[in-house]
Amino acid sequence: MQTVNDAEEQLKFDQRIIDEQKIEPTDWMPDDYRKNLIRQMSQHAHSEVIGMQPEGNWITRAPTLRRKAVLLSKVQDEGGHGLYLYSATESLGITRSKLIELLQTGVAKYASIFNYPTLTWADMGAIGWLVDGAAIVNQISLQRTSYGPYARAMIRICKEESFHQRQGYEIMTVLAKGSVEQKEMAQDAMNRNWWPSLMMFGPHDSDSAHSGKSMKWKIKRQSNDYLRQKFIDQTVPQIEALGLEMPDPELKWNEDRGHYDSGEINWEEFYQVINGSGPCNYQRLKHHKKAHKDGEWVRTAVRAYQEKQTAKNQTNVA
Ligand code: FAQ
Repeated sequence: MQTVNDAEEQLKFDQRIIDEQKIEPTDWMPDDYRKNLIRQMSQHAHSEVIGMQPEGNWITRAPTLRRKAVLLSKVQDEGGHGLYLYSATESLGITRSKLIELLQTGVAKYASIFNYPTLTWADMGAIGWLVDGAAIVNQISLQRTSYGPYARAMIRICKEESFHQRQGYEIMTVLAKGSVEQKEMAQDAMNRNWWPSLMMFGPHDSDSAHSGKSMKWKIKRQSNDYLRQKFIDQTVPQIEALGLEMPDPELKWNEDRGHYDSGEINWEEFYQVINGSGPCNYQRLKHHKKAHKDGEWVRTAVRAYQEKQTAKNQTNVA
């Protein structure tokens, strides 16, 4: 039941959202706002961490030392993004171990794109270019999200994603201008990653369960379809510059709309993947569970160190 105090706090909260002021961890916030943020931010963190796996598979097989160093650094960056986002989510009053439990039991989702396999080196180009490219379009918008710690994490993350996008495009450029086999490999990787990249923006606005509230609270600043269109419009000229065939025959400039038209996403596939039945869902979670278990000794050591430091500080105070 809402008390008089809650009603007053609600009014103040609503006004702060209207005034574009950030909501900070110690501020009063409606329960649904908190829950919705925990849901979206934790799924974002999980996506960054699970997203290390498809590219991590290629670190040992990168074609040159330079490519290996760049890929290693990119994959580490994604892990770092996950850590900022977990910390920002914890500021809402939920523990990291609970968030991991929700991921590992299949309650919390992560971006569907990471449930597809990376079959050739060209996937490293296509992921950097298309997946990081799609992530940036979404995350630039989230830099203005209403929750302070999330908005600030996004500013730093976007800078790094921008480098990731460029290194992916550079891999694609080299392959597309290389031998016939290399060009075919680039085309195939783009074709396979195109539709899953469009799926990253979520269902159509009319089918998006959370958009109404998230837009009202300015957690989301632009809709799923708006951002997807923006990504398509900026990416088609890049495909032309690479000299590759369009991955969707319906991609055509529409003079009246001032945007590219495109074919329809296979939504049946999207729902299958987000509900756990994509090509690599089982493998991704299995690997996460093993890595988490293998890292238990690190968490135990950190806890022991923290306890020792606390005891030492208490002795010093006494
Ligand atoms: N995959 O009502 P909506 C990256 C779920 S970071 C899986 O529209 P919302 C960096 C959605 O969670 C990529 N699930 O939901 C990188 C909800 O399910 P729920 C991650 C999806 O939240 C690059 C249900 O469908 N980025 O790539 C997907 O308003 C390379 C209904 O959907 C973010 O997370 C999907 N594609 O809008 C790392 C950005 N789409 O929770 C490594 C932040 C929808 O009720 C390598 N997130 N669902 O069980 C967002 O902007 C939003 O959460 C959306 C979805 C736009 C993803």
